[in-house]
Amino acid sequence: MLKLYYTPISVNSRRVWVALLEKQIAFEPLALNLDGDQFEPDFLGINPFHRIPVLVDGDLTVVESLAILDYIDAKYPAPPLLPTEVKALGIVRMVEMVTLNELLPAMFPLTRQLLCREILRKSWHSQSNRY
Ligand SMILES: N[C@@H](CCC(=O)N[C@@H](CS)C(=O)NCC(=O)O)C(=O)O
Repeated sequence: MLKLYYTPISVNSRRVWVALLEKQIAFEPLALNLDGDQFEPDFLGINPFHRIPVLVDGDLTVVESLAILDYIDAKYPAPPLLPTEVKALGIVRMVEMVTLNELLPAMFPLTRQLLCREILRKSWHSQSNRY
């Protein structure tokens, strides 16, 4: 069975997760906490770049979400993820790349701020419950 290393909050993981669901492919989800799990030697052996998502299919390991989508689509063609009409295909690939290379990096400062605020709030709650 396919194995998917992922983190629920990760949009990069989610695009692979959604593709697997769309194609009704069974997979084993392996959740990582990105506060250190990604630097564990076992995971670095799977992806030395310490990033999720990672798809493992037998002796093949695929990293990079768009490469994973291509692999899934080639191996399980129905239903297809990509259009065949040339213009539509060009637009889909462009949107994929712009999302990954332009929009996501631009969102990082905002998500980091929100995540830090959430972590501080949780830490404040757990400390105030102690006294
Ligand atoms: N271009 C990669 C980006 C993967 C990526 O940045 N993953 C993040 C989570 S969304 C990660 O694993 N970060 C952990 C780290 O860099 O240590 C893809 O599309 O798969």
